[in-house]
Amino acid sequence: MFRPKRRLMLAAGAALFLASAGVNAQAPAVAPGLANVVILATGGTIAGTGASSTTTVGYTAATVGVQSLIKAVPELAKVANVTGEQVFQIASENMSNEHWLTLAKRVNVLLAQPNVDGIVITHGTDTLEETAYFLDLVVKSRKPVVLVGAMRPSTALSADGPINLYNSVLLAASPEAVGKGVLVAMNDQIQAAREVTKTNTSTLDSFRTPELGMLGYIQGSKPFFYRQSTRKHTVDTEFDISSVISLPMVEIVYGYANVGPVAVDAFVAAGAKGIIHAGVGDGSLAAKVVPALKAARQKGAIVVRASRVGQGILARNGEANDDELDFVAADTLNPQKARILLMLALTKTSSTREIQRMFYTY
Ligand code: DAS
Repeated sequence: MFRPKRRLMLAAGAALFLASAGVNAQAPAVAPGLANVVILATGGTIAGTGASSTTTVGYTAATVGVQSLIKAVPELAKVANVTGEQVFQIASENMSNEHWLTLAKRVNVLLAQPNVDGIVITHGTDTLEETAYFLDLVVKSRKPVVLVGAMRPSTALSADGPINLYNSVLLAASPEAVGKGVLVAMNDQIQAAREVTKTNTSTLDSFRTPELGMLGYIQGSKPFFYRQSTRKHTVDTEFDISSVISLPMVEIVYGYANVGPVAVDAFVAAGAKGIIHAGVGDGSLAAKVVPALKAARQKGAIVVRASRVGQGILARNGEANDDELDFVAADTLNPQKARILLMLALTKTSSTREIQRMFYTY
């Protein structure tokens, strides 16, 4: 992005400024001409260890530190000037709203620095798609942010972490990734944060965008983009979490044969400001659940109709009269991502009309 000499001066100047400001800015060892990429490590299988090289399930996630992850892939130095920060060390099933706010604020501080050209976030695969979408909505930079995980622990035969990390760093260092929104790089594929989802409990090809399609490939140390998301993201969103200290409570209820109202009632009693209904089919509402959802709405909670199916458009006024019920339709977001958008929407408005606009925009 900048000419090497200017980059060198910028890097030195920025590091000096930030050091004097007491900001934790590890000035990267700068190789002229290479982009500066910061790896923010949060844990997960990519940092996991197993009892033996054939242990691919039943291992311990979040044990290997970021510097060890970087040292294990010396080839990183050929594609970027890399520095690392250990933001958390957790299995991602334990990721929380508070973790997301801390991570997003750190990303925005780093990307505002002229000596940072891109960020890679190493993350557990279980909630990787959620963190990616949250960041897609709140990162305020066009610089690349790439999330990466692994389906096998670092100690396994043919562990996928090292090549996934290498691909993610080269993607975060590439001009092609600028302005594309938050990306996920796994299994030599480039996915968009909004649509990617984990589709298999253990295989290397688990991260997919089943119908709308991945954005491209990484091959021979180069990224190849073939499409990009049509939905707004990063600098084009209306969400700003810089002064947000907590996110509204939004919970998900699951639809299935013989479902009853207990879960909805319990979440509302616990103070939920939003309910995502992961319904069967096109978001159908079982007759036994409708009164509880209506009561939730009357108490001020926002109800979003999503689908457990995983693909397709959740049609407004399709399986339920959303206009009459004053509910919101999730469009193509899966329930866990609809929860994220509703949480952020509730930091801006409680108008269902405005929230429905947001579900058609992001
Ligand atoms: N428990 C899983 C997680 O941290 C391990 C992994 O797949 O990364 O998401």
